[in-house]
Amino acid sequence: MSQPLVRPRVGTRPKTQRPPMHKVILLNDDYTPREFVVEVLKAVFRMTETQAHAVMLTAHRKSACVVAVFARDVAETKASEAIDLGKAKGYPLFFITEPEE
Ligand code: NFA
Repeated sequence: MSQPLVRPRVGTRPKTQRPPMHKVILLNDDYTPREFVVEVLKAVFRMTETQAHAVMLTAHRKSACVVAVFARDVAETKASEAIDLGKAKGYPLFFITEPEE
């Protein structure tokens, strides 16, 4: 048996470049009612009551909680929508976005 003339090049294929994903992070505050935070998380981020309640509680206890990760424009749009729902009720509810590591 002869050796193959061409060896497959292992591990030299350049990785396809993908734009970095961005985290949406819920920040705690002292004024926005817990149940309102849960309703915003359900409406904007399509979470279940159970998921939304867990995220709200983590932010309440630890001062911040990652809600979800999206492409940058989606993350920024959802953060703005969620902030605006709070603003419409006079609450200081706030979300930030940041690139993933
Ligand atoms: N800390 C708020 C309260 O006690 C609830 C809250 C949780 C607000 C998470 C913002 C984010 N009413």
